[in-house]
Amino acid sequence: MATLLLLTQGGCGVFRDIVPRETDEPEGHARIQDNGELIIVGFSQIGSESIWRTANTASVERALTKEKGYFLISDNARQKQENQIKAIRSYISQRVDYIVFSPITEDGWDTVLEEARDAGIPVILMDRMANVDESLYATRICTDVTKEGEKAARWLEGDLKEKNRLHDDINIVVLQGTLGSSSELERTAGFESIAAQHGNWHILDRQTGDFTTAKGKEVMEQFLKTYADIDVVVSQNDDMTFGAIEAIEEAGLTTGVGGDIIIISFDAVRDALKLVQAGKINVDIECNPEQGEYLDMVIQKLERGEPLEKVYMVEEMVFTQRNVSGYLESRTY
Ligand code: GZL
Repeated sequence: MATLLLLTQGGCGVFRDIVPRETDEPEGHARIQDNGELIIVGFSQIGSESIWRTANTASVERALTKEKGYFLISDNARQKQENQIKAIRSYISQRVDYIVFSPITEDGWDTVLEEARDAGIPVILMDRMANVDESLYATRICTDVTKEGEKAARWLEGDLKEKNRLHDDINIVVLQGTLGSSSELERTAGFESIAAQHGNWHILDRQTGDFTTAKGKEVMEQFLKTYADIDVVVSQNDDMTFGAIEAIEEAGLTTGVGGDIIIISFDAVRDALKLVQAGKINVDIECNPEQGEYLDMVIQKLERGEPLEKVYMVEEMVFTQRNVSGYLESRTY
């Protein structure tokens, strides 16, 4: 039996009443019927740790509107897996039509996704990956994060070659994202799969800055105290990069094009692209948060019973001083 969920005033995603309604849908999904009933989507978002995350949430809210036939319930897990699991369980008990979530880390999702399957509610992964049997989710919308890591290493190869430093000893430190997240695991693996081909590249240290500016600055301060000669910082998101640059400048050093320390960053949010344009960040590997329209597309396909790909990857670029100006104006986040 499908349900029509009433969202009363008060907390986001807090439901007071469930009003059963007649439907001929055997699997119990809400449908956009001729009486205009809505598709109920329960969305568990990791948090608001970064500009990227906020943009990702906004893209979902722009895509899943009432005008387009959706009733979106969002929950901010504040970077805690247990909050995501709680939200998913609440969506199951309220018999939403679809569950969408970005898994904060890869492990720990089997049980709750089995509960969603047993309740007949399709699950869509967005952004990050969950380490579960692929039968437990309908599809995944994401970026190619491993490729992002590889792009960073390929750019560094090219940059060093241009400076005739390809055979110099290069000391690298890595600001990792949330440990165990697919974003961190795959960026690390992508970069290091190529770094391993260069015996003269020395990864001195890797520490997590948890994708935040404050922690990124704190870790960079430690790196600067520990290592006398850092040539490259690989920072797995722009928010940590902002903190790292602050720490480097407070230590009396410079970053970027012609600077003391090369900065390789990820996400390519507007404020970071401005630093690319100013030459303070050498390269920014885009990770595209605009995934809401893909979500709308896959839900519509599911509504029509059409087959889905197992993964949908959004397009992304690499920004340096050479191409960034043409994209700054259009960057909305
Ligand atoms: C990447 C995404 C990461 C971003 C960070 O797919 O999961 O999480 O790179 C965000 O900015 O916090």
